[in-house]
Amino acid sequence: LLPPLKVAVTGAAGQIGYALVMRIASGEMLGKDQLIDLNLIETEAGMSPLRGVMMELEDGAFPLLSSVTATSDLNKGFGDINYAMLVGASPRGPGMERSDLMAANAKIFAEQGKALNTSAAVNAKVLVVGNPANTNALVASENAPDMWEEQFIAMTRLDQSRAQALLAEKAGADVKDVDRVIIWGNHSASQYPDLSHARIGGKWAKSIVKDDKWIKDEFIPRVQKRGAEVISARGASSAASAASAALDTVRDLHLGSGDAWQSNAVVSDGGYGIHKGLWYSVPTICKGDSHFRRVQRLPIDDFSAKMMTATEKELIEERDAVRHLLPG
Ligand code: NAX
Repeated sequence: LLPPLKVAVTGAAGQIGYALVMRIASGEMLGKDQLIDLNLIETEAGMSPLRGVMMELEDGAFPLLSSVTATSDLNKGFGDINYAMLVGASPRGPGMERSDLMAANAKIFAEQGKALNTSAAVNAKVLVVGNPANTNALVASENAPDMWEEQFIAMTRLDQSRAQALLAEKAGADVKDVDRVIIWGNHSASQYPDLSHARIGGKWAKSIVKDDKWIKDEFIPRVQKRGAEVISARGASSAASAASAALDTVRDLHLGSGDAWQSNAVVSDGGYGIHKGLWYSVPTICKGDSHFRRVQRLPIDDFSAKMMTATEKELIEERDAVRHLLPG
């Protein structure tokens, strides 16, 4: 067995956290030969349900779990961690405007960025799940001046998985045969799920589906609004699928997923003409060295360019709304 890696999960007693920590403990994320130290971080109010989660982790008798720590102290929770999964965020309260929510969360992620900067292992990787995920990642990174911006990723993998599943269903194919589906931009309804490069069994998906109207009028809006569709059916937001996507993201970073394209919201390097410094979802390749490489210079048609600019615009507005929390 490999010596323990330290993983921190914030919001560990919430819906996503509950589903996520069990699967991390089982070895599905970092490999079946990897010991794990789990640091679970919650608010003071979350400490009581978190005690229950701790008990269930004990009761799972997971052979790979070498320790579990529960804390609301960020420096303790992030101490020497290799991976941080930032799931906890402030929920939208009654009468709260989107801008209020943005400000409340920016404050949380500014504090977490500072604590990661002080306490995390030098090569730590941080996955932001809590919404607004892209802008939270930007705020956390800007508050962690000693860390590389590439150490912070915001999650758009759930959107990618939703898009893959929908395309597979339309084509009557297996989801495992669908690849190169891209999510561009923000993890919000402005995202652009793009099938221009998608393949099914190695063949160009558009030559199989041959239905541009379905792509524009059904596929794109359905992926963009899938979160709302789940809420209206379940009475609660996506949790198990979100946990699965978070696990997939970190597993691919850590163990690699070959040449497959995985959408991740990462700092823009100016590629595709996207404003530098925004956390913008692009296709990446994860070779398993805990880094990602951006898939560069794909041809972009006019429709895609328009969609990519619209979601970029929303990210610029979000960044401007939290400017007061950006030190630079
Ligand atoms: P829950 O409300 O069930 O759980 C959130 C947990 O976080 C609570 O236990 C709360 O006590 C804790 N928390 C709040 N502030 C905290 C802080 N400052 N430090 C530590 N813990 C804190 O929400 P859940 O359904 O688990 O969703 C969590 C977040 O994921 C939300 O922001 C949600 O919008 C976001 N999502 C992001 C997705 C993505 O694809 N990027 C998809 C799913 C999900 O909607």
